[in-house]
Amino acid sequence: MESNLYFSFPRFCFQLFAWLAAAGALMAGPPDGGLLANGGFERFLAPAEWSFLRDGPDWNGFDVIATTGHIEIDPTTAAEGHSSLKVWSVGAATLASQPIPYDGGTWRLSGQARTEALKPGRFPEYGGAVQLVGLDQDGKIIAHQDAKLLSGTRPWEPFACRATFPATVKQVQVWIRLFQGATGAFWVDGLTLDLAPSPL
Ligand SMILES: [Ca+2]
Repeated sequence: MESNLYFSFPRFCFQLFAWLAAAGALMAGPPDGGLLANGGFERFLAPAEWSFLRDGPDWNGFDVIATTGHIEIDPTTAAEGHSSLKVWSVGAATLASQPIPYDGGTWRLSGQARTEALKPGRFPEYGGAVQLVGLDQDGKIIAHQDAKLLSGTRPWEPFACRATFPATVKQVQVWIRLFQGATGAFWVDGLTLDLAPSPL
């Protein structure tokens, strides 16, 4: 009996470890947003995940921030979960994800958006956008792609885009922005960024 107890103890430890690891994986669930942290906006906007752009015009010379632009978590409407991101009033306002390392390949960004009386300002036709922005290793913007351009009044609708960046791009951000001078509001939710599967 003593020898059985002696030899079973390591096995017990191993099984306990395996069970805890499996339970931990189950509790963690699927990644929230894929490569993007808090893409569902179920948590407050932590600087380690999302930050407000505070200076500099964009590649078109448009402002990315104004004192009249607002961005916040909205617990009153959601395309998934319990809350979404609301961007409203008079632009500009821009929220950017933390830069995500890019090593080639095609990425897919998907999500849902809703608009309410969203009218363009300086940018023609559209008041807001979700964009993929490619940066070099020093953080300089060298490429971008519009994932979704927004205007008018629309219910929650899904969108998706694929993007491939030049080799000089070493990191990618997701930007959510109300363009300079635009009025109205829009909401974004359920953003997921992943490496796109290869075409068949
Ligand atoms: Ca959500």
